Amino acid sequence: MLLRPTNSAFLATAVITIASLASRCSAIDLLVHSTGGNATSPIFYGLMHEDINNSGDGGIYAELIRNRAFQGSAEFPSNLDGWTPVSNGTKLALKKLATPLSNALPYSLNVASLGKEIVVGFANDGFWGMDVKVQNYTGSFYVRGSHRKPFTASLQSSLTGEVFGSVEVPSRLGCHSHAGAGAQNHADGGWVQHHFTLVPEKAAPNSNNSFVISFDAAELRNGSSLDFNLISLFLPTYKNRPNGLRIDIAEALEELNPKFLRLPGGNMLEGNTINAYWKWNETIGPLKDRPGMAGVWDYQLTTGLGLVEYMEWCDDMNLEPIVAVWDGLSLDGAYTAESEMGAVVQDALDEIEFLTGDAATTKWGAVRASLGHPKPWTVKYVEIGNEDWLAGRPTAYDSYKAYRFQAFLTAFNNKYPDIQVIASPSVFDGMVIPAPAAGDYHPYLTPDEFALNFGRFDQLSRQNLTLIGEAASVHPNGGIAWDGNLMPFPWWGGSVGEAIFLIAAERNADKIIGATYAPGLRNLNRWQWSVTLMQHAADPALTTKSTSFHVWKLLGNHVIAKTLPVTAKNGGIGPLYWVAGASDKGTNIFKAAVYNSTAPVPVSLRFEGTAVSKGATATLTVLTGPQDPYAFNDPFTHVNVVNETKSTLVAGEGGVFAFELEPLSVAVLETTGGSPK
Ligand SMILES: *[C@@H]1O[C@H](CO)[C@@H](O)[C@H](O)[C@H]1NC(C)=O
Ligand SMILES: *[C@@H]1O[C@H](CO)[C@@H](O)[C@H](O)[C@H]1NC(C)=O
Ligand SMILES: *[C@@H]1O[C@H](CO)[C@@H](O)[C@H](O)[C@H]1NC(C)=O
Ligand SMILES: *[C@@H]1O[C@H](CO)[C@@H](O)[C@H](O)[C@H]1NC(C)=O
Ligand SMILES: *[C@@H]1O[C@H](CO)[C@@H](O)[C@H](O)[C@H]1NC(C)=O
Ligand SMILES: *[C@@H]1O[C@H](CO)[C@@H](O)[C@H](O)[C@H]1NC(C)=O
Ligand SMILES: *[C@@H]1O[C@H](CO)[C@@H](O)[C@H](O)[C@H]1NC(C)=O
Ligand SMILES: *[C@@H]1O[C@H](CO)[C@@H](O)[C@H](O)[C@H]1NC(C)=O
Ligand SMILES: *[C@@H]1O[C@H](CO)[C@@H](O)[C@H](O)[C@H]1NC(C)=O
Ligand SMILES: CC(=O)N[C@H]1CO[C@H](CO)[C@@H](O)[C@@H]1O
Repeated sequence: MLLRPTNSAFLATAVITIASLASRCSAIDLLVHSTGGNATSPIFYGLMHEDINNSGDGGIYAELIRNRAFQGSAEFPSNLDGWTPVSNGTKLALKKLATPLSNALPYSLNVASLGKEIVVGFANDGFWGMDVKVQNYTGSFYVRGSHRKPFTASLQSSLTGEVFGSVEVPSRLGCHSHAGAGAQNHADGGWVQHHFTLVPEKAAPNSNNSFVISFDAAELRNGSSLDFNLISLFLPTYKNRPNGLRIDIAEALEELNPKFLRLPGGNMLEGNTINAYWKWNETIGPLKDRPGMAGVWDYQLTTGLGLVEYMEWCDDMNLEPIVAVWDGLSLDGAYTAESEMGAVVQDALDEIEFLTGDAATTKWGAVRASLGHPKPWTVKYVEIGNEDWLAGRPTAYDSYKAYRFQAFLTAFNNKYPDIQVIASPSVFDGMVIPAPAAGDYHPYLTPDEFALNFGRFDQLSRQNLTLIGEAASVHPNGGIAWDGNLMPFPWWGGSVGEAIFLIAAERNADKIIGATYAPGLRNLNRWQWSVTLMQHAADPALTTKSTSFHVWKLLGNHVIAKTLPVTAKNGGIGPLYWVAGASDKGTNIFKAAVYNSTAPVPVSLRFEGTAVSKGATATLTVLTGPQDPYAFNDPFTHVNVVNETKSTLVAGEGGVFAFELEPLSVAVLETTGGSPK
């Protein structure tokens, strides 16, 4: 499998040689100057989300029901996956009715009685299980047909049938005598929505649970049947948003102290074929009007987590949206001809008008207001496509450079001059990006490559503004890139490689818009891309923060507002990598990583200026890893291999903070107060 280096590159902590003892004697001497730095991007650390391997549906989107609306596409035809009858007397069938719930949802579930049993109904086993606790579950379903007795909604064990909680949902069907109800039923083709709240009486011992809707079969004995659609059950959501996010995952992401969200994703935006892209206008409005889309990761997407939900996520987590718009390229390499670009550009302008337009005076602003968001959002960053240097190269990329990108840049500069336009390639992908646009760089590398390219951003000028819209260590040193050698999870040595990369970027944070790990999430039951910041499953006990999570969290929680120049004596960059600066709270911050060292690295650190002299204090937080640099946080053992230690340092003579950093460690020092006079 992996070609791992057998040398001491990583495995150095055990042996202390004479040479390393010698190197211990001369601390690297760093002086951080008080002036001469640059203001950094205000949104440096952020998030990127894409519905890859059930990280949206079955992930951060708090819906528990899989295949809730039988959505399908040419690629993934509608089916009954996830659904089973609760009794032998129940017959389930997928039907395309003449009177569907909506144009967007043409298929539904038909439930008939085979006449043998008292109870009929159906179960859904969720995204490989469901978490059942004593909490409020919010449910709803549409049903069509004739049935007067109540429905029972329950959460049950899939293994033993034990019922943890159930609720009777009175039938609202056939209420023809009620004024108005009949007319409404008629307009809806007979479909009536039912809402309920389900609070289990006890928690389930594991996540092997199902959601069940059952009812008395008597009224179906004469051969009639009922049709169901959009059967939904939500966990309690982050900040109580209806149609919102799973709390444990959202709160973990919040711990990273993120400042932006790149949305709606990467490859997902492009779609597999030219007309199968992420159509923003089909991800908004009532769920019954969303057809879903063929995802690019082997499953159909509900798009329940749509454009508005992404913006609500930004609101609730205080994130700056970086909105990527479709630019006429699909993953099969097909792209839009120059003569057809007008409509593609207009669609993107409409999307931004939907988000930011005035409710009273713009067409799309009015649509937004009608969906409960009268107040316009602010959008400061728009990215044109995703990785246009990759799919269909070189021809498709040539079309981007020749006319596709420019068509957007011109249109946005005219209509939205305050928006920072970002090209999907970066200057490192062979594109000369026309001013005033920025680029987007996506390194998926080995930790050595991150370390060896430490100076990469130093060559940029402010005109080469770059977003790091995706980044991760994915291949071990010596592994063969893109040849199946992805690591199973982020690993400690790789995470330190990312720290070096982030430090390199933060040194240039006047030219870097921000940086984010990608992909963020992976459902352990269904995945392709293994190296993700977090892992999750139906069982929240499996929600796991990777080694990289701890690194990005530490660096992201000490926000440098202004970089400061550093003069080094007794050594330069490598094996110690560093950046220094000042926060907007008036503290000084020093971030460092040690990589490829055979011994601890002694550091002697001073901050210029009177505020940090003898007796001043600082908090030093150090992350160290396990003996095996390839070790990772395994969701099934619950062991966090990353050790975090925090200590208070007191500056000695001349304001020197003296400390030692272990091989393969990541550290942040932040001053806590001025010098006692
Ligand atoms: C259906 O009948 C079989 C045979 O009697 C029985 O083993 C099984 O449990 C029944 N299934 C359901 C869902 O009731
Ligand atoms: C369910 O929600 C209600 C209303 O918000 C609240 O009063 C109640 O405490 C919740 N129950 C549980 C178990 O969380
Ligand atoms: C079957 O019974 C239902 C409920 O009583 C009634 O509404 C329906 O018209 C009947 N259907 C037939 C085919 O008799
Ligand atoms: C329970 O669910 C877990 C997680 O999906 C699965 O690995 C396990 O096989 C299930 N157990 C049984 C007995 O089905
Ligand atoms: C959404 O917009 C696309 C592009 O303009 C268009 O092809 C599609 O028909 C629209 N969908 C709906 C439901 O209006
Ligand atoms: C780390 O050490 C190994 C072995 O000496 C070397 O091949 C590699 O290039 C070094 N990596 C860096 C980033 O210095
Ligand atoms: C960086 O920007 C400058 C000024 O716009 C430009 O001349 C140069 O080509 C850019 N660098 C790269 C690598 O594209
Ligand atoms: C600030 O920016 C200038 C101009 O790009 C650069 O020369 C200098 O090194 C930067 N200072 C720091 C501390 O990054
Ligand atoms: C973490 O570091 C502390 C301080 O060095 C040490 O006492 C502790 O044993 C370490 N824990 C682990 C799990 O390595
Ligand atoms: C990424 C995706 O959906 N592709 C994979 C997701 O995981 C399942 C199960 O491992 C794979 O079959 C898919 O190919």
